Amino acid sequence: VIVTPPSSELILTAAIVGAEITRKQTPWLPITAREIADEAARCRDAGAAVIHLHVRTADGAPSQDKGLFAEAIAAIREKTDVIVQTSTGGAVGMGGEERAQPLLCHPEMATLNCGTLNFGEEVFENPRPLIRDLCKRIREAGSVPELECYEVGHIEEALRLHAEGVLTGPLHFQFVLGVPGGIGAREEVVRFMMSQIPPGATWGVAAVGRHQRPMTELAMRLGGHARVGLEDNIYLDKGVLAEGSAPLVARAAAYAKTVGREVVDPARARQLLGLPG
Ligand code: KMH
Ligand code: ZN
Repeated sequence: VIVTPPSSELILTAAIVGAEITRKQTPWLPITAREIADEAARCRDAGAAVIHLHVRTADGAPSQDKGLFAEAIAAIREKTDVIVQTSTGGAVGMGGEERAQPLLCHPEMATLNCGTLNFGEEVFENPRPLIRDLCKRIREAGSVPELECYEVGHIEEALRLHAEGVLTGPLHFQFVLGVPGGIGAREEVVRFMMSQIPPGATWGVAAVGRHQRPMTELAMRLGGHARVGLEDNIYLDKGVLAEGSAPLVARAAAYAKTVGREVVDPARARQLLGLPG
């Protein structure tokens, strides 16, 4: 089923943890299950319908451990009704088995990274057999994939998987812009990427660092959805740390209103994204 959202409705995603940001960079990074759940609830209150979730070990290291995900998801569930979208990207250098672990928690959504790229000074490896394997596992877990595209060719890859029948159900693309080594964060890039996806597919923009605000605001003007949060950007303004992801969500929600977009709650987001729930 491919669902077309009425263009006024907007799904905000909060990427509240990530795998790269450290407590040294910002004291506002949530690490424990309780901190993650508190931040998820604050983001929900600010307008987020989806939480893009990574977890950390007690010392703050990125992890794809099933138990840590189960704990974080349970803590979130106790507090709020957000859609939980677990990462299958993990951190650069993790193997496929490790990256797939959160799927054992049967999350409502999970990311599917659609190609390999240079990721800063490292390489984020997503060879085609791994993409296929993770795609199948996402489906077997009963989760809906979000298609992370850091390059135009990654959209092609997703469409190929769809044509082959490996990728089934609703198509939801996330254009991830401005990763050093990936496609740039520019208006013409968003316009081109959105032109490449089939009618009825949904799409959103995530952009790193200083690009987060202008690119997500552009997406909101162009009818797309938007992701903000500390995973991609820790600053509210130049040199001013965001006190968690919720202030970034609140600012995006306020902007949405000014351009006639209606921020939806998780129940409506489930319908727009074609989630079973
Ligand atoms: N941490 C990045 C290497 C995802 O969550 O699916 C990959 C990432 C993508 O964050
Ligand atoms: Zn992520």
